[in-house]
Amino acid sequence: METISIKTSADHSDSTTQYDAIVIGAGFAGMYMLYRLRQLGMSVCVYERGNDVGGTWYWNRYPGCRCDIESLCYSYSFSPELEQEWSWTERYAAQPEILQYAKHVADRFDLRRDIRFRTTVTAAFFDEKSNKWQVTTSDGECARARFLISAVGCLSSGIVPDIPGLTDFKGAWYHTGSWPHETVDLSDKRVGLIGTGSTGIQFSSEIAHSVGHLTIFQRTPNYSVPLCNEPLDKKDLEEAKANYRSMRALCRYSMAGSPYVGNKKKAVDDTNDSRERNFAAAWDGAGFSFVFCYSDLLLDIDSNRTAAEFVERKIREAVKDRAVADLLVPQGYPLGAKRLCVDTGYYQIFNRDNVSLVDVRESPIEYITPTGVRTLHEEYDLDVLVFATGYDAITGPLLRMDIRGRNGRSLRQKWREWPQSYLGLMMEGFPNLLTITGPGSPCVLVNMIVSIEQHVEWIADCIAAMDRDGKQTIEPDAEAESSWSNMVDEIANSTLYPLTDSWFTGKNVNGKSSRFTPYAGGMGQYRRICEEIVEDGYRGFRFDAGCAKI
Ligand code: NA7
Repeated sequence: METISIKTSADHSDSTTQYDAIVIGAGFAGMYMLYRLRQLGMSVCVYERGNDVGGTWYWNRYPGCRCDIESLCYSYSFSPELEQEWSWTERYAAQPEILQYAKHVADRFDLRRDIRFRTTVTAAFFDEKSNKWQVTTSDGECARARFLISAVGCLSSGIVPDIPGLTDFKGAWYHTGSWPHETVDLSDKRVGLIGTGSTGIQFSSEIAHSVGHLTIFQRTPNYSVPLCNEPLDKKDLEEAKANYRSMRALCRYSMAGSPYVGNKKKAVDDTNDSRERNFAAAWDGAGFSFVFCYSDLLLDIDSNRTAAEFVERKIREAVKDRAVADLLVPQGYPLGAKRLCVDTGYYQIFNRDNVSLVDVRESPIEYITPTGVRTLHEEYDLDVLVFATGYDAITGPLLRMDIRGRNGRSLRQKWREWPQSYLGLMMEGFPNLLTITGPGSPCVLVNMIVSIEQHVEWIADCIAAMDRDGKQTIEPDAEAESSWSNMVDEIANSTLYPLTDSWFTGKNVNGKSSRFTPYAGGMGQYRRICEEIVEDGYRGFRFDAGCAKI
C-alpha cells in the first residue's frame, strides 16, 4: 500500500489538474477552510461562482440587507490581529460593510490566488480506484483532489416561484438573493414585493420611504421584533477589543453561538407582570435574542403563546388600521418556529399611504401580466417586481451539483427520503467529502460564523490526524450516520420548530422531502459531542490507508 504525499503546489502532471483539496465556495466558510488547509501545507483550489469572495454577502445586495447577529460576534475569531485591526461601525452590520470585511480578509491573508472565480462546480464523482474526487466545472474543466470540501452555504439556492406569465412582465424583476451590482433605482416606482420573511421585511422597511408605491403580497405573516441597531462608538470598540477572547469563549459553548446569556427561567413559571417586563426589555434591546428571553419559548407551547401574545399587542400598537393589523398578526404557528424576523420600523410602514398589503392566502396570485400582478380578486400595476421568496435551504446548494460517491451512487438518490449525515459533516458512501454546515449540524440555528469555524477546525484537525497516521480516506459508518440522523430528528421533535412549514423543514420547496434538517441541540452541545468523538478515536468513522495512485 502506498500513501500519497502532501504536495505544496498544484500538480499539472496529466491533463487533469491535481490538488490535495478542492473547496467549493469562497464565502466565510470557504475562505477560512482555504486558510487552514494552507497551514497544513496542502495544495488547494477553491471554486467560486461569484466574481469575488463573500458568499451570501456577495449575492444579497438588496436594499436593507443587514446581519441580525451582532457584528462583534458575526466575525472570525481565528486571528487576534484581524480582530484588533478591524473596527465595526454598527452593532448590526449592513451588507456592504460585511462584504468589505470579507474582502479585507481575502487581501490580508492573500487568499485570492487560490480561488477560481466565476467558476461553478457542476459535478463531482469519487473514483474508487485512485481514492480521488474528480470535479467538473461550468467551463468544462476537470480537476482531481483527495478531499472535496463543500462550503456552498445554506442559503444560496434562491427560489423564484413558478407563477405563470413572469416571462411576459415588461418591468424589471429581481430575486433578492441575486440582486444586481449596479444601483437599482426604485424611487417613484410602483414596486411589488412577494414574500414577507426576514428578507422581505428588511427590504420593505428600507424602501417604503422612497418608492412611489409599495405593494406587499403576503401569504404568511411572520413574527418580527425590533433590531435596535446603533452605531458602535470608540468606547464600545475599545471595550470589545479588550474582551474578544472571553466573548469568543462564551460564543463557542453557547446555545446559539452568541454571548447572550439567555434567561434560565421558564415563561410559564413567571408572573404576568414580571413576564411583561421581561418581554418589554427584550423588545427594546435584545433583537433576535428575544427568543431566548425565557428558556422554554421554543419548547413549550403555552410559554410560546405568552411571547406571541406580547408581539401581537406590539403589532396592534404600531399599526393604525385595524384590518391591516389583523392581517399582520401571525396565526396558527409558534413564534420562532419559522425563523424569527428582526426589523427596523417594519410594522410602522403600514401606516404610510404609499404602502399596501395584499393577503394572497385569501386572494392568491393567479398570474403575472405584462404590467403587473393579477390575484383572484384584483390586478396591481407595477414597474418592478421583487421576489423575496426564499431558498432551497441547506441541501439545495449541494444537490444542484451532481455528486456521486461509491458505486456511482448520487447524493440526490441518497437524500431522496431524508438528508442523512453524520454530524452534518460527512455522508456514508461519500469518502473524503466534507460538508461545512451541512444538514444535521447546527448551521442555520446558530451564529453561522461560529458554526463555520468549528467545522473548519474539526476538518483541518481530522486531515492532520489522517496524515499523521497514514490514512487515505475517512467515511462514516452507516450505523453512526443513522443514529445521528435519528437523534437530530428526536431533538427537533422535542421543540416547537416542526409545528409549521418553513425552510427549516424543506416544506417551502415543492416536492422536497420534509424533515427538520438542522441539529437543534445548540452550538455548545454539538461542539462537545464533536470533541468527544475525536477523543474516542473518531468514533463512528472508518479510515482506510487505501491505495493512492493517481
Ligand atoms: P423565507 O424566510 O423563506 O421567506 C420567503 C417568503 O416568501 C415567505 O414569506 C413565503 O411565504 C413567501 N413566498 C414564497 N413563495 C411564495 C409565493 N409563491 N407566493 C407568495 N409568497 C411566497 O426567505 P427569506 O429570504 O426571507 O429568509 C431566509 C433566511 O435568510 C432568513 O430566515 C435569515 O436566516 C436569512 P410562506 O411563509 O411560504 O407562506
